[in-house]
Amino acid sequence: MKKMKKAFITWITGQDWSYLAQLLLDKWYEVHGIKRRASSFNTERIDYLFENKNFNLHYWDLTDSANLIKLISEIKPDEIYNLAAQSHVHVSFEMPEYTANADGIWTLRLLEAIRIAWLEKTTKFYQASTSELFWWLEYNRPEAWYTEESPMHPRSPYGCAKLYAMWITRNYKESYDMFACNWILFNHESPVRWETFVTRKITMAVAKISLWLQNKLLLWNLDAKRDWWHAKDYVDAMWLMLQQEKCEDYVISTWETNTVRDFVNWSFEEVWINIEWRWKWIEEKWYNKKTWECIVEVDSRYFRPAEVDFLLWDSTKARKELWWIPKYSVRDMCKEMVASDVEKFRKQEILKNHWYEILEQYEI
Ligand code: NAP
Ligand code: G4F
Repeated sequence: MKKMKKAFITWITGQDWSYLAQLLLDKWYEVHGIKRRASSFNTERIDYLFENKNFNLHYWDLTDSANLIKLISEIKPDEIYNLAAQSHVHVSFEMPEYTANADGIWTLRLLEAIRIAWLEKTTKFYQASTSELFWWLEYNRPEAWYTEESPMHPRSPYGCAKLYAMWITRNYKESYDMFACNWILFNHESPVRWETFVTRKITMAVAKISLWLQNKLLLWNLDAKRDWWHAKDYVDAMWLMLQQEKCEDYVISTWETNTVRDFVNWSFEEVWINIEWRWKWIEEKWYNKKTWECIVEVDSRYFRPAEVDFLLWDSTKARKELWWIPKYSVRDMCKEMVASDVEKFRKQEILKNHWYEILEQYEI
């Protein structure tokens, strides 16, 4: 009988994990995920997986080496997907030291644990790297595509920490002949994206505004451009990358870039709210064309001291070598995210009203 493969994925509560875990379980893997202890429940994305006997949960924090070595030595995984990180760029300016530890040094701890467990020749290692490593210095090239040859110039403590993680992964590959690769990821989103990233913040606010549950959406840089796409397409590519004979770094992207402003427009279109933007003094404000209420405003609290304002990648290498084809367009993704949030808040409201009716009925 064919031996079941073991996959070890760092963290289980994040966006990508929920999709990757399902993909690996469907491919008949024994899946091991980690979670740090929290005093409130945060596993709603993956609660349905607990019934699957091939799914195993371990407690552990990224900063805890001893427990990591114990787990890797005991499990002896065939594939390790290192997805855990303090992944919020804005937050990294407020918590730079923690970010360096969790996103940079943490990768070194994991690579060392593989060596200490004598698994460097058998375990394949995947590092979630990021497009936040790149920035065009010459401002006259803002519309140019990035390629694998583009200059690396991180613009945040998050980017700096991930740069270290990328190079230490390359160093372990070269020094110890390990299968250790970097996947340079562009912004990928979904209905289970955390609420503080811009796309989900927008779709949640638009859903609530359409249901009269929120008045206004507050944002900062509306002109930032991102190469967004669906997280489901991404995890297919992650798995493919570790199945290759040759260990290579790859970039995956949509070949399309859009502004935050575009994403706001598309989202309102999904709920049939027509908007118009106007300048008021030096501030830009967006109005609902039916009620003339202001529904989008710029708020300096979301300002970043330095910003990657443009992202677009040429992913020819990955498409040729991995034969990977995305299934979603950015508009499909936006549609799915808005529909999912409208559905979520509508259900919550129905439930709330239902409880009010019961309480009134029994005069509680
Ligand atoms: P995410 O939703 O923010 O999830 C990050 C996870 O890491 C969270 O579940 C978090 O756990 C966990 N974590 C953070 N600090 C930890 C610690 N000290 N100990 C244990 N767990 C800890 O991330 P994502 O969007 O799915 O991204 C996955 C990976 O790809 C990340 O490495 C990210 O940097 C990288 N990436 C993402 C994108 C993107 O657009 N999504 C693009 C480029 C690169 P809690 O739930 O307990 O906080
Ligand atoms: O959604 P964001 O916070 O994502 P960001 O900074 O691009 O980072 C994400 O993608 C990276 C890959 O490129 C990952 F490495 C990283 O882990 C993360 O997943 O912001 C997108 C853009 C930025 O330019 C930001 O300044 O939207 C702009 N923005 C404007 N208003 C806002 C807001 N971002 C957030 N989070 N909140 C706002 O109110």
